[in-house]
Amino acid sequence: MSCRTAPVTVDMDMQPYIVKGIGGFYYVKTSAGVVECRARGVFRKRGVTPLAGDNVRLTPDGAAIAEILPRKSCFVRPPVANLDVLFVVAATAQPAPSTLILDQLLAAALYQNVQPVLVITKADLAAADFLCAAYRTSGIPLVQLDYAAGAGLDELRGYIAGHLCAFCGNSGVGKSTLLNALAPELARETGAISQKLGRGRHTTREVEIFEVCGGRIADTPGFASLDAQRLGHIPKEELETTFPDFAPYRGQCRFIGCSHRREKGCAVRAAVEAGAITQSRYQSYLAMYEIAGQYKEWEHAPQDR
Ligand SMILES: Nc1nc2c(ncn2[C@@H]2O[C@H](COP(=O)(O)OP(=O)(O)OP(=O)(O)O)[C@@H](O)[C@H]2O)c(=O)[nH]1
Ligand SMILES: [Mg+2]
Ligand SMILES: [Zn+2]
Repeated sequence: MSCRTAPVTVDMDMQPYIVKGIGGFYYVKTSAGVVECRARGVFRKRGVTPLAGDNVRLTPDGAAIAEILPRKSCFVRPPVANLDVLFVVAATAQPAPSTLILDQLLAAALYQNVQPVLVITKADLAAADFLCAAYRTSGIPLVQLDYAAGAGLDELRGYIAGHLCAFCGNSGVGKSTLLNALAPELARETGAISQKLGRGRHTTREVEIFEVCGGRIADTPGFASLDAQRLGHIPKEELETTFPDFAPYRGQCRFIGCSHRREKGCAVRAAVEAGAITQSRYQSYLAMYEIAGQYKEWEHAPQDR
């Protein structure tokens, strides 16, 4: 999958967009600067929540959001619209990574045609080998950061330029620290890991979009655990399309509609046994397939819209 490369226009005719929403107020970036406004009641009636990243039209007095322009993507977790790139941030330790959660986030991005990039932090605390090995066959770009050596930052800047991007991941993995490394002038607040619980303290409280590195990047609040339902449902039949590592084997299984679990003559399972797809990725697929199968029809509707 390649990134779209349309340049971000920041001229007098710029399209106003929401940089942040707090307690019913929205902060909309316009060519005249950031304005604070409300959303018209009609959105609540329709069950639509304006999101950071939404392109909007304001009422003539500039006091309210009159219209939300069509979205090309929309996430509930993290709540951002119109993303081009989702940086899934994982620490080698503190907090310990869960490949299942990472795979769920990566799949949620791919399902909406958003380019996922896996970003590894804290390689100074524990070896990143385990994560690098798990994603060796994934087909998903992986960037390992090393602040002391300055490694990885230029690669991230390359993804940010001309795009709307967001950091997501557990609380404490270092999303705000990374934003500060990319743009020190932002001076984002960061928080120490709780030694007792071994996890972050939810230092970042709201999604906020910043214009840096020639693009736009959203810092988002981390989560402690991930409720898969909040990621948006991927029907089990479509799950394989969100695993780029399965793509070379599509159509090669003995049975049409093979779910790649127990069927005989499964090309995906053969690839796992041959080491061409990692066990870690395959185990995530199986777990996500089970989770997808537990959904009821009425739960399929996107939530919090
Ligand atoms: N050793 C080490 N510590 C890091 C690294 N990156 C971040 N940290 C530390 O990890 C802690 C949490 O960092 P934050 O940037 O606040 O994490 P966050 O992901 O923004 O967390 P939330 O806002 O709670 O979601 C801070 O004490 C950082 O200094 C790293 O690469 N190495
Ligand atoms: Mg933060
Ligand atoms: Zn199969």
